[in-house]
Amino acid sequence: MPNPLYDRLFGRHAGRTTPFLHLPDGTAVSYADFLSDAARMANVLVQRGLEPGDRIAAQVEKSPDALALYAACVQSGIIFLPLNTAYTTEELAYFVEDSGSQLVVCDSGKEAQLTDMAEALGASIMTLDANGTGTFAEAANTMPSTFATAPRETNDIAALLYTSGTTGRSKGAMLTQGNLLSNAETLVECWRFDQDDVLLHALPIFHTHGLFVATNVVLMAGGSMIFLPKFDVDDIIGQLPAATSMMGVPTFYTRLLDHPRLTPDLVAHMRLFTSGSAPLLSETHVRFEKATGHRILERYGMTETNMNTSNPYEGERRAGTVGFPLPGVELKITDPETGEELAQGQVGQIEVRGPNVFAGYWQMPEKTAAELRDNGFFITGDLGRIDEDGYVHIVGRNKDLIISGGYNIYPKEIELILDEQPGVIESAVIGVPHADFGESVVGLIVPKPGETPDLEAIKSAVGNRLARFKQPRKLLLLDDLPRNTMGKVQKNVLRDAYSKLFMDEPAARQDVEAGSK
Ligand code: MCA
Ligand code: AMP
Repeated sequence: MPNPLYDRLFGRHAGRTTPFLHLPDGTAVSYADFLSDAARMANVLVQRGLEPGDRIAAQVEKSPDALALYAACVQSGIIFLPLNTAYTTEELAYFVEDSGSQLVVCDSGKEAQLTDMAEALGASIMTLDANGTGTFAEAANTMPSTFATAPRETNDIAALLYTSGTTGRSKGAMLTQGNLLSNAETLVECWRFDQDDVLLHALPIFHTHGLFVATNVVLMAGGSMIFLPKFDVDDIIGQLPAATSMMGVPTFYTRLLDHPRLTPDLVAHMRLFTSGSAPLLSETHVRFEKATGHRILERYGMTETNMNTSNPYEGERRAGTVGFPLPGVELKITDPETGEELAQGQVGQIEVRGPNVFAGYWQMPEKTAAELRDNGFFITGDLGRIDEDGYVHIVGRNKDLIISGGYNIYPKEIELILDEQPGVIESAVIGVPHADFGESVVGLIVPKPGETPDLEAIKSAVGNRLARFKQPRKLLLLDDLPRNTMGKVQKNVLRDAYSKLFMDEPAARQDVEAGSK
């Protein structure tokens, strides 16, 4: 019985003894060993009573085993819900509850803090550590290395990826086997991946970019990956000579550009550098070409849609654009008010339709209906235009969203917490330019009359509840927030006012500071 995603990405590599993952210690994991590990894990899942269509939530450090857990879910038909390792227990509780996950897999170090939450929500908990230990790994070690692949169809859900919303409530994007397969097939073709490719993989594997774009493309092509636990610029420089390609967020490229060992010789053999998840400044594109001779290939995607557009492999990779719609993907620019398609060259909202577009938000039919039209077009919330040569330009966002180092941060989620703090009437959270992360988070707080909120206390209250990357890097007090005649906070005015806040400081690692009123 078929399981299209498993068969195409994993099953066809059965018995291959060539490397799939090259690890930093110089060892490698072959395709055959990886598939055996995945099958053992699939046996554990089934033995625990999980069935096709059930959900598991995984908050685990990046490792070959963490990736094998994804393969195990695909093979057993269980819906995989990967979670950012930076999420707090409070953030995790929402995902486990909303998804109805029956099993939480986490690192041993987090077990104590997550057990009560998981049990209260009716989920069991197992551990999987990056070094191959933990209760899940131990259970897998006792299992057979083969598994009867669960039959699935292309419109069955393979993964649930949570994406925050403008209301502050995250939504689980249901990605089907067909969504993932079609995008992987298209990208292999467009970016010319084959089994000789060695992809330098330093992205996290709990998001679309690292999991579906990078990993699925390599699996579909039958190539291999240099699988690094995280982005460390010295490690990247050290590994580049062994790679043929790298996928990254813009921060990867700005950090590489600051490295003295980035030279044309170091990367002369490289075939492809791609960038996405956040806007790549034209300046970075140009500087990278000057420093290396390579033109970065920028592409555009979303959690809900996988990849939508790409600059060409052959042909001009135009700086400041995200290229053309991928084969099979329709993209149009519409009037945000009427939904009517706009003439070429005009700026409007970007809508996309194709086999890559998700099946809707998990148990949120109203939100699905608001963003996914009956005719199949998904309203991305990005603003763009198509130039006279057909290149798509992203010019802004029709959604209140900050992208910091490739991570999406929804201001509403932070404002809700700031507004609850003692002495605070209201707040506005904005993203301002930041040399390292592209944008960084600033929280503007309006105190109650006669009160002076304790910014250090607020900082730690936020710190207990939100992942570090979402926490404002600066908190400032303001007398009031600028509003338009409708009473809406004018975030553009605030963004302009604070646009230079981080520009005169060294990149990254700025701490929260109390501003002056
Ligand atoms: C880490 N920190 C961050 C971020 N990452 N703060 C804001 N934004 C971030 N992205 C925090 C750390 O907790 C640390 O806090 C401090 O910032 C500095 O850490 P540093 O060591 O410099 O960070 P890092 O570990 O080197 O990480 C930076 C990074 C990483 C390499 C850019 O964030 C990363 O790998 N980003 C990729 C995200 C990604 O894959 N996005 C794809 C989403 P402290 O102050 O405590 O030291 S998928 C997507 O968007 C769509 C579908 C698409 O199109 O791809
Ligand atoms: P997410 O759904 O969290 O993965 O984030 C998707 C969002 O990232 C998109 O809606 C865009 O706003 C942004 N994005 C992704 N790729 C690019 C890009 N190449 N240029 C500009 N924005 C991008």
